[in-house]
Amino acid sequence: MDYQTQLKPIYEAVLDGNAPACQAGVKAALDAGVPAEVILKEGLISAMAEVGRLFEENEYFVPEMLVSARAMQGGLSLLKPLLAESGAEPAGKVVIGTVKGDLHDIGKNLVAMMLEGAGCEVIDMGTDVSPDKFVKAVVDNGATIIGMSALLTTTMPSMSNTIKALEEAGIRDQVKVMIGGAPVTDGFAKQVGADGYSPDASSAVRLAKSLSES
Ligand code: B12
Repeated sequence: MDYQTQLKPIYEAVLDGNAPACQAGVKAALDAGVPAEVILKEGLISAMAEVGRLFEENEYFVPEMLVSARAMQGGLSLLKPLLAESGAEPAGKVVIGTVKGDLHDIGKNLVAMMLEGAGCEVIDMGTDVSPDKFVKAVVDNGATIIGMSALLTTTMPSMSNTIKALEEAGIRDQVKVMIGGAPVTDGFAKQVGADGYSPDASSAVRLAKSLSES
């Protein structure tokens, strides 16, 4: 089915940074029967990818990115209860956060949301999380999985530093490490000794499940 009539206003509201219009668009699309996953991928995420492209081309600057992010988050809040009820099997206790120096949290929030939906207990550490804070959270909560997000090439090394900190604390073998974020790759995950990488939130749930079982 072609949902373009419903998706276009959402896409445009994110590009315009118009949070009320984004929420109204998401609500209208849901009412029209567009599946939440389609609104997420083809409305919100594809608009945010375009925002990134416009930023690269110097057509958008940080303030525009910020209002677009707020608009997207407004729309996401309406999708949250629907995305979270995926009904998959539980996959452990996850400490998740965006690494030190990095403030991007939309992708991390989505992953946290989907993991919760899959029955995981999620401890969300927020953004700018130092290796020591990750280690403390794992110990304090007895987490079985740690999920790290990085959106900047300059903050990716913090993933490796966190893995080293887990080793130094003597708990590396007690917890599986999964990483993600736009610049992160499978090759990078192998290079830093993470247990897994996934490119999006739904595959992150599958990854968490397979890591819990391994
Ligand atoms: C929105 C945005 C911002 C917002 C963030 C608001 C917020 N609350 O998050 C603001 C305006 C604050 C911002 C600031 C900056 N940003 Co910015 N930002 C973006 C933008 C446009 C979108 C990111 C986003 O939310 N995408 C949508 C989500 C859904 O996708 P995602 O994050 O990739 O997440 C998915 C997957 O990666 C994966 N995933 C994510 N995390 C995890 C974790 C795990 C464990 C797993 C398994 C999977 C997983 O699943 C998610 C869901 O599917 C990107 C462009 C882009 N194309 O990525 C630039 C971008 C990331 N930003 C960039 C830059 C340069 C900056 C600034 C340095 C700009 C500046 N000069 O100040 C600052 C840095 C601030 C800081 N210290 O962090 C560059 C990074 C370049 C680089 N190679 O390092 C990008 C790529 C833009 C560009 N094309 O140049 N930014």
